[in-house]
Amino acid sequence: MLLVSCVLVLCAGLADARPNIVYFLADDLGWNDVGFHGSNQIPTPNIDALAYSGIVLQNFYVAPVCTPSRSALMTGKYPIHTGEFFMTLSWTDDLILYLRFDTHLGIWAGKIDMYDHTNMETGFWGFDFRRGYEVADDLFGQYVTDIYTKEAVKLITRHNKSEPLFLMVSHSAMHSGNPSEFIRAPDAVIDKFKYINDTQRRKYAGVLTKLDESIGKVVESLQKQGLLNNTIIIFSTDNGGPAAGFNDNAASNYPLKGVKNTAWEGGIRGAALLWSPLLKMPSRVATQKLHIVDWLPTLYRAAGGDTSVFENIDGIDTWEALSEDLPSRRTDLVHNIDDQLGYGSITVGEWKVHKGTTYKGNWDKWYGPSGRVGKYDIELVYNSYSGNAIRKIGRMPSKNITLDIREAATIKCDDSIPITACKPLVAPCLYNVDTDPCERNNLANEKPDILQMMLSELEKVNQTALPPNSKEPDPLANPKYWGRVFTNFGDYEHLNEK
Ligand SMILES: [Ca+2]
Repeated sequence: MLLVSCVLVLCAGLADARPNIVYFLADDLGWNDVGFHGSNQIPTPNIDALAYSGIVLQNFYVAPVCTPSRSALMTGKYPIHTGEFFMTLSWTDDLILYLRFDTHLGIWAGKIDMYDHTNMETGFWGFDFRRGYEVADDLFGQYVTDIYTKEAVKLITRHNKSEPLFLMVSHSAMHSGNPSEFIRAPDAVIDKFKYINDTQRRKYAGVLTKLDESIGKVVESLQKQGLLNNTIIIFSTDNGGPAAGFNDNAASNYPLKGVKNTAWEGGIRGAALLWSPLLKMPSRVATQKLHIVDWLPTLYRAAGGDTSVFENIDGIDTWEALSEDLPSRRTDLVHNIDDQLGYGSITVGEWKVHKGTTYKGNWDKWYGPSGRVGKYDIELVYNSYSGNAIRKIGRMPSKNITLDIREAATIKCDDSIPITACKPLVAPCLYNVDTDPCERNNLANEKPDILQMMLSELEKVNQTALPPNSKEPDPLANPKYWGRVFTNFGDYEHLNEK
C-alpha cells in the first residue's frame, strides 16, 4: 500500500511522499453549530464541504474543557494521566510544545478579545498576542480570525513543497472574550443574521461565519499551492459548546444533553471531520469511536511512522479503521475523572456511566436552538472556497450523496424513549449511548449488573489517575507587573523570592 502511494506521489512530482497535515481546532464549538449535523440556522458551507468529501466523525470525543483537550491532543494521553486538568502557564517549559513548532503566532492564555487581544481572567487583565516570544502589538485591532487566516495562507504559500507541512490552526473562535463584549464579529457579518432574535446567538453566528470562511480560504490556498492532493485535514472542536449563556456564550449542542465542562454528550462529543484524498472510503459517516488522544498515533501512522515509538500513551492508532471503514480498537473512552470537582464518567462499548456531575447538576439539561427551521442551501456548499477547491481536484461527491450524509449525521432524539430521573450527585446514572445518544433513559436501576461493571471500571481507571496539577493563580502572574502583557513570569526567578 505504501508503495502504491509512493508511486502516485512521485507521479505528482513531489520528492517526499509524507502527507501534509493541517489541523483546524475550533474553541468551544457546539455539536449543532455545523451545518452537516442538521442545523439550518448558521450556514457553515466551507466546513460542510470538507465533511461531505471526507468523513464525518460521528463518535469523536474530547475532554469537557479546553486545556485538558489540547494536552490530550499533543501528548496522546488522557488528562488524568498528565495532570493537565486546567490551564497552568508560568514559564517557558509550559510553552515548549508551541515552541517546537517552526513558528507560532497567537495567544498564550486561554481566550482573547477578538479585536483588542486582551484577556481578562481571574481578576487579571492584559494583552496576550505573540509572534514567537515577541509581543505582537502591531496586530492590535485586527480581527483575530482574519489574522490566523492570513498567517496560515502565508505559511502555506511560503512552504517548501519538498517537505511535508504540519500546520495547526487553533482558532480563538468560538470562545467568548471579555466582559465588555463577550462575543465579537464584524458588524456587517452579524447583520446578515437579522432573522436570529437572540442577540448573543446572532453575534455567535458572525463569529462562526468568520471561522467557516477562514477554513475555506486555507483550503483554497492548499489547493492553489498544489498541496491539497497530499494533505490530511482535521477539523474539530476542543470541547462541547457553551450553550444558553454558559461562559457568556451562545453555542448549541442540540439535541445532545449538557454543555461544556459537563460529561454529558453535549460536553464531550465533538463536532469533527477528517478529510484526505488518502482515505480509501471517503464521503460517509464514520461511526467508529475516536478520542482526541487518538490523533497522535493515528496521524503519525498516516504519515508513515511506526507507532511503537509511543510508550505509555492512551491514544490508539485508528488510521486504517477510519480510512477503510473497519472495526476500531477504540471501544472505551475516559471522559474525565475529577475528584476535586467530584465527578467521573466513562464509556465502555455502548454503556456510559456518570458518577457525580459538575455545577451541582445545574447544567444537566437539553438546550437549543435546534436550528431545524428554514432550509439548507446546498449550493452554498458547492460554491464555497472549500467546495470549489475540492471540486477542482475532483473530490466533491454528488448532491444526493451529500444530502444522504447530512441525514445520517443528524442525530434525532427518540421521543419514545422515556426521560427517567437521573440525580448523579445522589446515585450514578447509566445510559446506552448507542441507542439513546440524548441520554434520556437512566438504566441504573434496570441494569444493576452493568452499572456495577461500569463502576468497577471507573474505579480501575481512577487508580491510574494523577492528581491535578492545577495551581492557585499566582499574584506575580498579574500582567500589571509586566507592562500589561501576560508573560512567562516564572522565568524571572529573582522576582519569585518572596
Ligand atoms: Ca474550549
